[in-house]
Amino acid sequence: MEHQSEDPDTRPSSPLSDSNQALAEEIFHLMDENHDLTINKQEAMQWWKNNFARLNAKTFFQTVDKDGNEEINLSEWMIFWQRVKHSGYSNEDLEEELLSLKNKSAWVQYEINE
Ligand SMILES: [Ca+2]
Ligand SMILES: [Ca+2]
Repeated sequence: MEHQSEDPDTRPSSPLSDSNQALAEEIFHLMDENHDLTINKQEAMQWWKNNFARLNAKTFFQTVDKDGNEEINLSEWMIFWQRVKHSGYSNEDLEEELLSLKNKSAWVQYEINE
């Protein structure tokens, strides 16, 4: 029998939890080294400087930079995480992903339903 959780935070259709939103925002500000509220390619390269920086920065921009202006603003960033959430990831999964991103792990290719 499949386990059915009653906790709304673990349902894929539920919104991004407050704690994940806060974590995502925190990471945005860590990546935004010059605090101009956008992440540019240089900042992304700097973030992953010891870990396939070019590849990670490239896939990161391909996925998150929706308007293609080569900068990621906070709203693109938060919309991205909400879309990942709606694509079937639980808040537990996302917390794990956000924490490893905060530790500068490689950018994950999320399966997003467009
Ligand atoms: Ca910046
Ligand atoms: Ca953009």
